[in-house]
Parts: sequence; C-alpha cells; structure tokens
Amino acid sequence: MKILLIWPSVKNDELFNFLPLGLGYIASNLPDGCEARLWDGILKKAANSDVLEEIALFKPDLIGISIWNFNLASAREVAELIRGSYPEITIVVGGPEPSGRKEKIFEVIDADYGFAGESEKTFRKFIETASTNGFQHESVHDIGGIIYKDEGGVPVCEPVKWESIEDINYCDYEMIDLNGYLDKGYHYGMHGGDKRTAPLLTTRGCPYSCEYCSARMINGRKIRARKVESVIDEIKELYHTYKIDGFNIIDDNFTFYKDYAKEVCREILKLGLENVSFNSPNGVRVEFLDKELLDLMKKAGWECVFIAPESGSERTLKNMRKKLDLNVVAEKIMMIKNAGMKVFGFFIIGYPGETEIDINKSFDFARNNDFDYVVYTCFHPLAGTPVTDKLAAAGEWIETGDGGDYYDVAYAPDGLTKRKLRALRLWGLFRFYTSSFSRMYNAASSHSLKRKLLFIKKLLIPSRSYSG
Ligand code: B12
Repeated sequence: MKILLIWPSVKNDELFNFLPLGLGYIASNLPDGCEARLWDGILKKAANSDVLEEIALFKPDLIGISIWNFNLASAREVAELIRGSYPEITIVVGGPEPSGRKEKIFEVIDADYGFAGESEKTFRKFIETASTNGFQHESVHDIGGIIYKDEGGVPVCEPVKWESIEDINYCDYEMIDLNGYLDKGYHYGMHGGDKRTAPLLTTRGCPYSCEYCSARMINGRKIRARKVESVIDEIKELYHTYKIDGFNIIDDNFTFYKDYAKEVCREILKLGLENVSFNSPNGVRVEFLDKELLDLMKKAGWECVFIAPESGSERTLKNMRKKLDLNVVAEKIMMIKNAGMKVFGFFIIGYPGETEIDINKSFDFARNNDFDYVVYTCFHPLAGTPVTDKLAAAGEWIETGDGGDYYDVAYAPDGLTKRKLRALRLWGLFRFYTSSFSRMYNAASSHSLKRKLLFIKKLLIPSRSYSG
C-alpha cells in the first residue's frame, strides 16, 4: 500500500521549529509492504497546492495528515484540494486536534477517518485490516481511537486504549529529514546557539487534570515508559548519525517516575558523550525533583530546568485544577539553582476568571523567585479540554475551526481585552528581563538576533485571525 503523509505548509516562520515528529513515529511503525513518503510543506516552504503534484507522481492509496491547532486551517485546505482533484483517495487525520475533538473533527475537516490518541499501533492495525478487507469494511471500526462515520453517517469515536510503548519503534528521522531541518537552522530548547538539537521521548502520559491541557487526550493518563536501552540506542543514533549534541526530552512528565529518570541519566553518563547538553523543555513537575535527581541531571548535561507553575495566583491555579503549591515551587527553584542549573518558567496569562491582579501576581512571582527566563503565553482554548467546553457552554468561546498561533491572543477574560492582554504580556516580559543584570544578559544572549526580532514583532503585531 502506498501512503503519503502530509505536514501542511503554514505561513509562519517560527513554526519551522516544529518537526513532524508524529508522522515520523507513524512511518516507523507501518506494517511490512507499505511504501510511505512524507510531503513536508513547512520544510519545502511550499504552497499547499504543490501537494497535488506529489500525489500525481506517487499515486498514493491513502493520505495521512497530522493536525495541531496551529495548522488546522492549512490541513483543511490540503484536504479540500485533495478531495477536489482525487476524490477516490482515502484521507486519514491524526494528531493533537483529532485527539481533542474526537468525532467532532469531521465538523472542521473533510476526511474519511480520524485517529484520536497516539496511533503507532492503531494506524498500523488499520492498514493491516484495510489491506485485507478494504478501507470501507466495518472491521476497521473495532480499532481503538478510530473516528469514522457509521452507516447512518453519524460520526463515532472508539475509546482509545493506552497500550505499552515498549515495543514501538522510535521516530524515522530519515523520513522527517532531520538533517534537512538542521541544515535550515532548526533549533529548539536552551542549548548554545550552535548546537544541533533534536527531540527525544522517553515516557508518555499525564495523570493530572489541568483544565487547559490536552496532553492526556493524546498520551493518556497512565505514564508509560520506553525501555531505557531503547532510549539510549536512539541517543546513540542521533549523536553518531545526525551529529546531535543538544537533546530535548519532550515527555509530559519526565521526572514523575524519579527512579526511571535517574536511570536514564545514569545510562547517558555511561555513554561518555562529549559536549552534549540535555533539556526537558516541555517542563517537569517540580514536586518530584530531589537533590540526587538534580545532581544526576546536571552531570548528564542539563544546563537549564524548565518548570511550568503557569500562575502566581492561588486563585487561578485552583481554577486551572493545577494542584500546585507555590511554596514548593519556590523551594524547588532554589534546589535547582543549588544544583548549578538555570530555571526557565512557563506562565499562562488571561486564564478564564483572571483579573489584572491575578496576572500581576504571576509577574511578581516570576520576578521575586530566582527564574532566569520566563515566557508569558496568553491562554488559548484548546479543543476537547474541560475549560474550553465550559467556555463554549457559557457562550464565551466560539469555535471557528481555524486554530491559531500561540503568539496571538485568542481569548480575553471578562474585564480584560485582547489588546490589554497583549500590552500586559509585553509589560510583564519587560519588567522581568530588566529586573536584574543577569536576566538582561540572559535575554540578550539567548537565541539569534533574527529569532529575537521575530519574537518581538509577533508580540507587537497581532495576526489577522485574532485582532481585537
Ligand atoms: C514537544 C511539544 C512542543 C514543541 C514542538 C514539538 C515538535 N513536534 O516539534 C514546541 C515547544 C515547539 C511546542 C509548542 C507549542 N505547543 Co506543544 N507540545 C509538545 C508536546 C509536549 C509533545 C508533542 C510531540 O512532538 N509529541 C510526540 C509525537 C510523536 O506525538 P504527536 O505529534 O502527537 O503524534 C502522535 C499522535 O498525535 C498521532 N498522530 C499525529 N499525527 C498523525 C497523523 C495521522 C495520519 C495519524 C493516523 C496519527 C497521527 O500519532 C502520533 C504517534 O503516536 C505536546 C504534548 C503531548 N503530550 O502531545 C504538546 C502539545 C502538542 N502542544 C500544544 C500546544 C498548545 C503548543 C503551543 C501552542 C504552546 C503554547 N501555549 O505556547 C505551542 C504552539 C506554537 C504555535 N506557534 O502555535 C498542545 C497542542 C494542542 C493542539 N490541539 O494543537 C499539546 C497537546 C500540549 C497541551 N498542553 O495541550 N510544543
């Protein structure tokens, strides 16, 4: 079977820092006998309509599109183009958006099937079943997480079963052309500017119920770990074949099982790799950090620990159902600093119910604790999350089906405007980075001038989709 995987093109340079990792994982877990190709509109900087040429040449039986919130409108454009020219080709969608929207994904994109949740095993089963019985056969409806239309045309999403991840293959880095991304300047995380960086997944899953987050819809609540040997093999391949020296562990909860995290660090140390650095830029839960783990992380190559308090206001944290004690955060920040690493903090501002007072509490918390870097992201309602459902029910959020870019301000709580939030974000960043010489130095020395200018431009100039 011929499968064309698609990472749609988007009009945003910053999104170049997203690898089509999900498609690389899908590709490396396909059954034998499949011929797969990836059309990456972002890497090619191509127009979405160019995909039609690729289809004419490759003649795929099936097309798989990966959809996040930021590329939702582009994914729809791609699906429409394909439907218009090749109505006979089966279109399957997967990724964070179908995982959150489930059967409602068909309200925003015209596809034959969708997959909710991680899909290495389920998509593989789908291909195996469809190879024998055909795409339309009802036997494919038994697959966990599959989204389809029943005989009456009613969309259905089968419940996702979260299986072991010990036996899945890691990403096919050739397929996603990691070298192509690196050659064009792909860089992610707080490593030195000249490092060649790549993401690395060691565990999946998140047992928490933070109302704004959709990670548990993709990876489930139960944390499942890969075999440490497999993680080490991947590190070796990335280091030797792709010359990666900056690794980003992008787990939902890398430090949740402390013993596992410690073992990963010990095994990394045994490799004796020179001049490598590690980051966990998706943030780690601070509660699980202890001195032994932090010392091991430091020795293994962590220079900076990312944490995500998300707010300095107890009231907002309660609304978020974050279950986080700010005193513990403050204590762990000191612990990280004592272990010789920097601290990067993620904060959300403009959360439903927040006032300017709450936002200022976040700014104060960031300034008054020993953070080296912070980002303030304006709250964006994500499909399928409890907070988005509540806002939609109250008529405070209208789904456009267009998705959005994270610099934009998609929502403002009562009493605040999007314009005001944008101004507060800038003011908060200015106050943080001018509050000490070391923070000023951090701001000046991190990232290239080009990226900094792009960042500032995006903060200042609202995009068309969310002006106001
Ligand atoms: C690492 C990460 C990033 C990295 C980039 C990752 C990359 N690929 O290069 C960075 C830091 C850049 C990033 C940024 C952001 N991220 Co982020 N990120 C993640 C994280 C932690 C892991 C993503 C990942 O790569 N996973 C590994 C791959 C293997 O998984 P995957 O892509 O989901 O693919 C699997 C399935 O989805 C499915 N699948 C995917 N595609 C397809 C296609 C087909 C055909 C099929 C069948 C299946 C399928 O199968 C794959 C294998 O199992 C997730 C959390 C999570 N647990 O998923 C959040 C997450 C994806 N991010 C999220 C968000 C919101 C953001 C930001 C907006 C954050 C912010 N508020 O600032 C920005 C977006 C920036 C922008 N300009 O809009 C949301 C996405 C929600 C959504 N509906 O889009 C998530 C789910 C976190 C959350 N809090 O809810 N992110």
